[in-house]
Amino acid sequence: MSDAGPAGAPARESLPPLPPPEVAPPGLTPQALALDLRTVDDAMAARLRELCYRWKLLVFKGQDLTDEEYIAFARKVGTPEPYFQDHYHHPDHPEIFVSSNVPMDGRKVGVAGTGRMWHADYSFFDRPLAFTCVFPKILPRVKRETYYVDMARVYRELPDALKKDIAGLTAFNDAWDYYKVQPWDIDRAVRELIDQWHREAPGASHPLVVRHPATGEDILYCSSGFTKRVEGVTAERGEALLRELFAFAEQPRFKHCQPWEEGDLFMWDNRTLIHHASSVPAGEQSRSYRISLYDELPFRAS
Ligand code: 7UC
Ligand code: FE
Repeated sequence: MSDAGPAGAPARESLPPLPPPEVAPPGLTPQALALDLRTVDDAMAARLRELCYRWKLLVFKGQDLTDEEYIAFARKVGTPEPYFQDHYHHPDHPEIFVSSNVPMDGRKVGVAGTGRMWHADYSFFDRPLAFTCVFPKILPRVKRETYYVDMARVYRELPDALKKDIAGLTAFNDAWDYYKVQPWDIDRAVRELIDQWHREAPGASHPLVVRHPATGEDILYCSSGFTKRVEGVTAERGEALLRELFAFAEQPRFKHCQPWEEGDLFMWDNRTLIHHASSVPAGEQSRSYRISLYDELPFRAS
């Protein structure tokens, strides 16, 4: 007998099987899962983590969760990390990062226009996040989507000469360029804003090739949004390398476009995927709730 959850949720057996560990995962293959996230227990959460490491992007369909239920699900899967800048927080739930251009009870809540560059969340900190969950709450009437690139696949397909060029190198990541100016910044010098940002988020060095602690895959670890310079080479050499890496990674054949539908909740492996938000056309409303998670693994195996 299968154990159907509340609201006729499909049985847990409806989860797709994991590929055998010796089979290289096929890359970014979004899995649409009809699973009521209110029913997720510890064993199911462990399976979801494993699925997400292997398949990179999970799309949970038909979710109708309260904020509390969303947070409860997130806590089963990992350890929510409140965003380092409080003005992104949901007023009642600091673990929810609000991307929104729609006021709540007449007040500005969260930040509009987030994530419109290729990046991995928190890659400008020493410990980038393991998973990102996004739950759209208000969908624009026109198309809204997120773009992804599987950087493990990119690394696999990187020309050997370029692989050799970047072996052993590290790069510095910083997100200052994407600070969204807030109402309270009026009359403050840009210098002051920059200094404050760097006190809170000084930036981080990571190897250009990172080994995933769960799958053992090697990942090209950089993004045109946040990776600023290669260390240990001349500035000219570093700029040339980054230009080549970004041009290679951002080829259309690597880009997966994930549309948003009512009731979707997305969860992805933030070590392996870089992502990019689509822009909201003028006059359209959009609000989504992100919860960022750590797992129990180190950021990288090597
Ligand atoms: O406003 C944004 O686009 C947020 C970005 C600078 N950071 C997201 C993150 O978690 O790395
Ligand atoms: Fe992001």
